[in-house]
Amino acid sequence: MFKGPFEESTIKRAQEKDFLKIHLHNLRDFTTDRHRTVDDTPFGGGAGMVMKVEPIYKAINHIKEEIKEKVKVILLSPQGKTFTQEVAFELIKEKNLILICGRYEGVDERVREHLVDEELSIGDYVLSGGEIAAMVVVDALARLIPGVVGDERSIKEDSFYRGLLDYPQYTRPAEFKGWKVPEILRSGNHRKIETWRRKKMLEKTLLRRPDLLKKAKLTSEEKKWLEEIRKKLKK
Ligand code: 4FV
Repeated sequence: MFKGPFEESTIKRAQEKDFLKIHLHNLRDFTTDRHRTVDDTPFGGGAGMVMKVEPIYKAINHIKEEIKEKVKVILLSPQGKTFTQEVAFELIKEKNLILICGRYEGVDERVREHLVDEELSIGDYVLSGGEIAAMVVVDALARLIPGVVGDERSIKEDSFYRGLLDYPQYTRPAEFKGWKVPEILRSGNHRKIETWRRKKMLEKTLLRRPDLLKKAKLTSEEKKWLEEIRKKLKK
């Protein structure tokens, strides 16, 4: 499953420029039975299968022996802390990460209890496996490695960089089917453009994600603008 995402675009470039090393480990390689069994029926009955603790234990130890450096072990699962840009900014400080991708009904609880440092969820829905969640985490982290994204400014101008939603973006043509690009953006007055963009970030965040405003660090000027926007929108 990783072939596509890890051999294209940002993640591919990050590896080519040696900003990032990705190693894939097949849990079946850490089994001893001839059926290379990684799952079994749940104790106490119930539907589905559970991933066995031994192959995961052996895989983690094998990796730790290989890299002989501090490594943070992360399990991707719906029970984890929600992965956000804030979490990404924390994780990018780690030198080494092990991402465990569950399958079936999930992993044996002893993996969580004894082998995992942090549990992350990419959202409140159930995937068929943790692989896609791991790809999401790798992509979000790769972009934060200095030098991976062409223009660092784009990181600083990302949604959520300041905990707010992004401002509207436009590009040529200046008019399409009578749909015009806001004049201000073609004024060349960068101070006014910056102000327009920050107000738009506040307005869009207020309308779509007011929960983010509670956490966002706003300047006194932005707080004043937000009050004006609330009055304007009677919010
Ligand atoms: C998931 C999520 C997720 C649960 C059972 C894999 C699946 C299956 N992982 N964020 N949401 N995992 O749905 O990270 O094993």
